[in-house]
Amino acid sequence: MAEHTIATTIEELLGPDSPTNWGKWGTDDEVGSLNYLDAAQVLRGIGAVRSGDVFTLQIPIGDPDRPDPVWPGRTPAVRTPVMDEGYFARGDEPEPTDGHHWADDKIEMFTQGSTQYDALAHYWYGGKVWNGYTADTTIDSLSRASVLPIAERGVVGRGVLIDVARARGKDVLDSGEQISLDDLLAAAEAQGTQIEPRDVLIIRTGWIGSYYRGSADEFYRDWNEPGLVYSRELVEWFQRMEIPNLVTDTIANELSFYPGGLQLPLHCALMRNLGVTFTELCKLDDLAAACAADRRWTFLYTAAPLKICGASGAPVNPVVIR
Ligand code: UVW
Repeated sequence: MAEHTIATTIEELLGPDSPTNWGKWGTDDEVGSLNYLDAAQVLRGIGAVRSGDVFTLQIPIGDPDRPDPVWPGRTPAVRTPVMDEGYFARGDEPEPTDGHHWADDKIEMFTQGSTQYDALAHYWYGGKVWNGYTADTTIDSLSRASVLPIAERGVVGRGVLIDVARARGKDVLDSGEQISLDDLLAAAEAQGTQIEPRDVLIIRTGWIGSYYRGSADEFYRDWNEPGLVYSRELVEWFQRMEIPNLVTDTIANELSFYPGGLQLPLHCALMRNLGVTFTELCKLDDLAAACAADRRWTFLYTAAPLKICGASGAPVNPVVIR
């Protein structure tokens, strides 16, 4: 942690020569490292399917038993019924002559308020977003690198789950618990799993699962999400391994806060600089239990966020097929 005990800005932490993939896929690219997921990678993912078991990774939206977990400052989704049998029973809606009734809802939510893909231009520093687009392209609507191109493309490849919580003999990592590159590789080795180039990398901390077991107050107390911690080696590893997509069961995919006031530097080093797409807030406990049961940690990963024009992120329900 020596590097970030002193740095107080992202620029200072990452340095002037932080690895980038800007320009690698052309000056107008908006999907970054998803370019690695070509047809060969789709077939490699399909080749990892053995049993046909299906897992959906989205947390529920609008769970009546507890508010959706969100980054502090965001508010949970609110679903409002705008038509149902009650409207007819109260006489608030005239009876159609053909006898049909119906139900309709609307929903108000943060586009990053559930399981979601971040747009590549969701987070930046130094006045530039992914691929060098200027930060003013984010004003009112993301005119470059919004979530839409990711949604149009879809994400299909071989997924690999690294269960760091299980490797540490825990149900859930502690608030602020760190995962270094060495920790990640050690957990993979303990599982007997080889992370291969271009794998969709899925890391389990147990964090979101714990939200549904305990109380919301407990969850937000001393809140500092556990996760990957910045190091130059980690960023170089992501670049060398051509990782297209990082998926976790935390709200923001990395350790939240650093000494010195830094927040989410991997959003900058991986998403902004390398174009690694982030899938956040995934429910991984059932998938991890199945993987542990037959010691098979690779599978087909598929996902497509909603096509929301100009948005900084969009909800998604990734589907894994083992
Ligand atoms: C923040 O931007 C704070 O988090 P996320 O990437 O989860 O949207």
